[in-house]
Amino acid sequence: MSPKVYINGEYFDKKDAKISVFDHGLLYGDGVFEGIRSYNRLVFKLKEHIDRLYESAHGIMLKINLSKKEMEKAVIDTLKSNKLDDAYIRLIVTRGVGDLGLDPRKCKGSSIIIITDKIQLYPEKMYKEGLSIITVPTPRNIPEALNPQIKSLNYLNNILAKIEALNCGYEEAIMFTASGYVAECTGDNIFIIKDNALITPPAYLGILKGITRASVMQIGKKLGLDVKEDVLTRHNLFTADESFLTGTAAEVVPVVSIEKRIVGTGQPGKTTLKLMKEFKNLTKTDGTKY
Ligand code: PXG
Repeated sequence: MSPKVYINGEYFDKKDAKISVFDHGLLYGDGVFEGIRSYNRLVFKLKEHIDRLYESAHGIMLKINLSKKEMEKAVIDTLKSNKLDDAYIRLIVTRGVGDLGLDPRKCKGSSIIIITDKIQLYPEKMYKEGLSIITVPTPRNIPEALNPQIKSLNYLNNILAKIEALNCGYEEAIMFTASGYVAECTGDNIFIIKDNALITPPAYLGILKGITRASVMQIGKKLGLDVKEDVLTRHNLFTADESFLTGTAAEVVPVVSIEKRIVGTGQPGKTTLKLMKEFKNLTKTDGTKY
């Protein structure tokens, strides 16, 4: 069965799931989105993702013509109709169809799109051996211009950093703030472990406040780690005992080298492995059933 895509309350076959070329999501990247995941018919942190979606929308003064409850139901109904047990869910809200000018007042109402598909898992090797990554020169967007806490359809900042990494033969990039502090990766948050401390950059620096990040911070507290949001420099990265990335798609993935500088032992760290295991357990039990 070909997957059904939800667009503004109707379901379309993948090949017929189309939106107007006048939609400001396409013309200007004027919209917001979420990437969500389900595990064995449990949607992980659905409420948190929907809350972040509405917060992103509010941040760009975009009104969503569904209540949060209705949005939750639309996601669940789409998953049910596609009979997916493990899924990747892409929830998109655009400013909607307007004219060729920037003026959002010309848009007749937001477009809501829900795509559910099979999850593309990362290779097992990445988790067993850990990732080798690189830092890149393109800084994360400055929060005063476009706050990275808004998960907007403008992902060029991240894509440019990703291209820089790919050009050097690396799959993921560490981005810094314009002031030179560690921000995050192109599609994942970053953590370091130093002694008994679990440290990740604070959201006010201009990063996406990841939902996986929040879960891992909670797990870290339960494991007795000293969990901190703190400003990190290149030096902190290079002298960390362990490092890992978090994100909906990647979950928790160890980092073993940063531009060929070995992190810790050069193997996935022992605390990282513990956090990976605890996170996996959480995804099996914590979620909205469908
Ligand atoms: N930072 C950024 C910039 C992200 O886009 C995360 C951190 C992790 O947040 P969550 O809430 O997922 O823990 C993200 C989200 C992809 C892809 O295809 C990745 C994301 C979003 C969309 C697509 O790799 N990551």
